[in-house]
Amino acid sequence: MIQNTVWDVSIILMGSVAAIFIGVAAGAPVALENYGPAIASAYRMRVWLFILAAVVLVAVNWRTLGELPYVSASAQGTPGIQRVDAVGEQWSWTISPTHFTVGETAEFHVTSKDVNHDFALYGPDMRIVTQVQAMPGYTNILRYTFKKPGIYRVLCLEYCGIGHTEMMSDIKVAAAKSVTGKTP
Ligand SMILES: [Cu+2]
Repeated sequence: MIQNTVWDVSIILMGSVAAIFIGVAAGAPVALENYGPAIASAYRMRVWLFILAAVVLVAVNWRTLGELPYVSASAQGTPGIQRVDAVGEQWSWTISPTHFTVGETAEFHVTSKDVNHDFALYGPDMRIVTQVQAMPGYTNILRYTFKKPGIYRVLCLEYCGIGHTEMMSDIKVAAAKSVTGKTP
């Protein structure tokens, strides 16, 4: 797929730029003895601040990137995850299936028949919970685990013509069945 090629090329180019930058920075001598002790210690502290910032950056990305709701084509077909086809067109959504239970994870395969739309899922309180672009000729994969029972609503968030505001579709989410049979 072209996205994977673009990704590989980008990583190689970014890595090359970073390597050149590091090489130049490492080869540039800093004559600390030309400065007073205050400047010299500030310079050393700057090195530690850079290392700290790098560690924080890597740690935060490591912790949070896995929570992105967007799934690559290679990660599809996980057991226990319900595939849902969602197709936008001027001016309606075709979504199947539309009935779920709290705790169930839906994997929306989102695309468009005509122009760009935006698949936006709103919870029962009409707050947006997740969204992804609906693009002609391409399928975006978005996962969401339903947390509350009620009626979820799909709206379009990409202006797509005169009937844009009519693009509404409902998803029904039932309360989770109690495993023990007792009411919680
Ligand atoms: Cu629209």
